[in-house]
Amino acid sequence: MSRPPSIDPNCIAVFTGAGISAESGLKTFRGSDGLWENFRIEEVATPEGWARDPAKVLAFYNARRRGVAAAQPNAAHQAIARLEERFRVIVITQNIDDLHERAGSTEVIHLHGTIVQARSSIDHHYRTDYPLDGLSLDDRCPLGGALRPNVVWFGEAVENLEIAAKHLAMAGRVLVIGTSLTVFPAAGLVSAASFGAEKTIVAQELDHCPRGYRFLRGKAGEIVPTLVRQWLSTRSP
Ligand code: BJW
Repeated sequence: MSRPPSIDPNCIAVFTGAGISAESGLKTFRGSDGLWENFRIEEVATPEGWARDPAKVLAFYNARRRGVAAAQPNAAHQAIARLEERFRVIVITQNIDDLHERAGSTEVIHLHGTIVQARSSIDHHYRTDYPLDGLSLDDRCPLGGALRPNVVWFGEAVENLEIAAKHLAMAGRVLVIGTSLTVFPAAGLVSAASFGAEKTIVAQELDHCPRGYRFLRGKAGEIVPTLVRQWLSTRSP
């Protein structure tokens, strides 16, 4: 019989959503002035929307690509990167921006893809840089398929789920930041964390706090650096 994996007190899994990048100037999705207040999900974030009006979808993501390029990592991204001075840190993010990588985190797993890459709409394996001046309908892969953002739309398979669940299960500490936990299967990952792990969630608003987590309400850029300072200066759990 296989034994459940034991937890590693020197490993921290950080699971992030749009809220961590809000203080870098990138909009979240839900809530007042969120992206979904101003754009219809089915028009810009589904394969059906892409099939119906690819120009509209590209306009939406070209603007997001420019926004990400102009944004800088904030105090929360930087604090998470600093944790690597003492811990193994696995960042599992639903975000399509590259602010964790630019802050210096070295192990970053993207569940919903990344806007810094484009991919072919007919050859899933063909990936290339997403140009800063945007994609046009004339941009094609070598097989002739239109290029689209390398992101996961509703109805498409989420990436890296198994490996993300494995890391969450073995981490001694799990820190969830800035996600409404409403989009599945990613949101379900919080329950992959071990019963024995120290589990914390930081968000401005949260409808439902998952079992076993302590909820710290507030801005990631204020709460996360304080938490990180504590963890860097105290013994492992
Ligand atoms: C702050 C803050 C500050 C603000 N400091 N905090 C059950 C099981 C499985 C699937 C489903 C299911 N039920 C329904 C589904 C289907 C669907 C789904 O979940 N729908 C729900 C809406 C109900 N899921 C899917 O379709 C997924 N695929 C799938 O299921 O595939 C099946 C399949 C299998 C095999 C083959 C084929 C198919 C795919 C989901 C893709 C989601 N994509 C998006 C867009 C990505 C590209 C882009 O960016 O445009 O991902 S949607 C959007 O939501 C984006 C995000 O990653 C995701 C989550 O949002 P997030 O990060 O939580 O943001 P918000 O705005 O919701 O919350 C922000 C939080 O931050 C709030 O709490 C704020 O308070 C807080 N905050 N400022 C700290 N400064």
